[in-house]
Amino acid sequence: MRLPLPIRPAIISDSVPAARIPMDLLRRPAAIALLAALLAACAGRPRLAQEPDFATAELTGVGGHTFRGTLRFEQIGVSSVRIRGELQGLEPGKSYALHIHTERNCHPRKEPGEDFDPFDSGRHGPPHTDPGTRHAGDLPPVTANVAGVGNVSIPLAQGLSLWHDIYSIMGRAVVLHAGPDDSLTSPHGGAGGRAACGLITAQGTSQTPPDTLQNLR
Ligand SMILES: [Cu+2]
Ligand SMILES: [Zn+2]
Repeated sequence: MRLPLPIRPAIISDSVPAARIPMDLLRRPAAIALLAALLAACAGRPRLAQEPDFATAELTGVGGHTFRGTLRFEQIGVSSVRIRGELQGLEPGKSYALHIHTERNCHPRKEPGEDFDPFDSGRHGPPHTDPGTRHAGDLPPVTANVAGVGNVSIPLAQGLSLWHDIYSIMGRAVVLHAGPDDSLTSPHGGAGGRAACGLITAQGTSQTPPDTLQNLR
């Protein structure tokens, strides 16, 4: 059974009522192009019907770590997403930096890559601050409970998107670093190399939400 979709902001403008558009105007290609541009401007950005609203990332350990887990992403507005999930096999009580990286791969290597920075801030920073002043990919750290499980619940991560725009995290790597995040030091908050990594993969649109996302709500 599919649960009702959450309330979400109106993304696609319908502020130009069809009744006010003369039908003969719609037969002229130039008029149609102008109307399309107007609608796109009203909406703030053009929205493509096939753009995903849901995504997942399956994280697996790298560099000898055996961490694993799944993160689920949901678009909840223009350039903001909700992130939920769980990571297992962590050291009980330990905190780990969690970042979205620019790279679209999880190849094991020495360097951890770069935190996703669509605003070109060039700075690592605390995740509760304006995403324009830091890497938008700087997420709150994950702290393991006594069972070594780290729960991830980020209701609003701003400056990130599942859609095809400059904030897009689709296909990029989610990285759990080996150490804690000082939320200050560039490039990775002094968190060391990669301990787990997974690629963000599209799972469905608002019209066809994946059943696997039911437990988000
Ligand atoms: Cu990082
Ligand atoms: Zn960063």
